[in-house]
Amino acid sequence: MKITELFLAIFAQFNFAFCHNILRFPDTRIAKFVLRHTDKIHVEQPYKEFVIIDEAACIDRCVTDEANDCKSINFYKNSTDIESSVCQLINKDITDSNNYNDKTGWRHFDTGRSRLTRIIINDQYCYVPSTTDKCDFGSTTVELASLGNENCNTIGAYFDFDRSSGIITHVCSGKALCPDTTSDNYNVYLKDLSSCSFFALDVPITATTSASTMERQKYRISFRKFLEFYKGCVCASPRTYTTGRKLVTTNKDYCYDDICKKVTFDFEPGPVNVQIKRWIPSQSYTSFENAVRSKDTNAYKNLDSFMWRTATFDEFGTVCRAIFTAPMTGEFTFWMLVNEHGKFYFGTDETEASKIFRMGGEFIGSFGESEEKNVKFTMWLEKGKKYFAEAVTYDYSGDDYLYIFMAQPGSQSREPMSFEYLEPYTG
Ligand SMILES: [Ca+2]
Repeated sequence: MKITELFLAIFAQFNFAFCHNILRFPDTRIAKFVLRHTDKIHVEQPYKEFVIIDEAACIDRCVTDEANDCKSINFYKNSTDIESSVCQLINKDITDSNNYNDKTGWRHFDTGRSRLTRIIINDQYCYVPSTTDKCDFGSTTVELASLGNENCNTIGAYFDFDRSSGIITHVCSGKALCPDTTSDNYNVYLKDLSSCSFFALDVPITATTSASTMERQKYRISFRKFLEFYKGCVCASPRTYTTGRKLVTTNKDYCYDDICKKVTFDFEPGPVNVQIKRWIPSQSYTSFENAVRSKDTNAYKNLDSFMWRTATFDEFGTVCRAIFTAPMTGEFTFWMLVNEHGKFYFGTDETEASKIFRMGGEFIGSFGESEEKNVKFTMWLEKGKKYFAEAVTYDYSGDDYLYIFMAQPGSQSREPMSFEYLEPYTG
């Protein structure tokens, strides 16, 4: 997907505005545009069109057009007369609508699905670096400040939360949020990504990689609203509401404290709709699906991906749904890891009616095991086409997890079936 990336950091005098992935502060504007489609334009009509020479200048005009909330652009390069190339500005993007129309010769750029955000607690506090200068490049801890305070309303409070990879980077210092250790009650520091010893998510996943060792050293938004990391989460310590409390790693038993649970972000909830069904007594693999589907839903939650890890409840089921857009054409491979039982359905199009059972299993904790147990399938998908995806799970006790991974055509790399390729199912 990331064919071209253009980084812009433009300095000028404007009032603060925050719009998806464009930060517009009085002295700073930050945006990162990616080429989303070639020979397509966004379905939304542009609010402005004009002749301009190059794409970078077109993007610049979008970033500076705060008054119209510009979010994405279409660009037509006139190869016979470059001075007649056309720029279109749009105040919608992929987060508003993931639909495009064919238009030969045009390219569509946007800033991607929303991920720039503050980390807000209980609508009262945000996390900022502990240093006086919130954009200090020195390694520092992160602490709570009052949401009404200036510190929560400047660029120093903003983080780039890559909701696919699970890495959180502080926007103005460029440092990643990195725990000192994965043990309970240790500080989370701002460090260079390269000097952070965690973030094992991208270690190659092989047939012998076990779910007990993989994929936990990343940040994810749990459906119980805490910020997952390793076997627990990260949270203020001591777990009380006071400015100056440091961000620390927390044992999962403490993740359910009020302060740890009340994390919110500036971006919209994740695309995966999760129906939580609690208090379902012990089920076998053959009985669980009917028990889960027929049980009343206790709560609807949202996740960024078909994935959760931290021990959540006991005796509960989930039905997780989203629409997947294939990022390329070819044969995709999907795998499921689950505790304790899970089934995965995938459609031939974006309707629920097209869904077909694809894979399922019980206590699938590694890929080697999963391949033997038939929790893997392959399917030819078309670039840009949308497909209905649904996972049904059941957990009786102890640990519980769900991972749906995929490998794109021609790739050996297994990646989460996540955020960047998903949008809510609204059918
Ligand atoms: Ca379990």
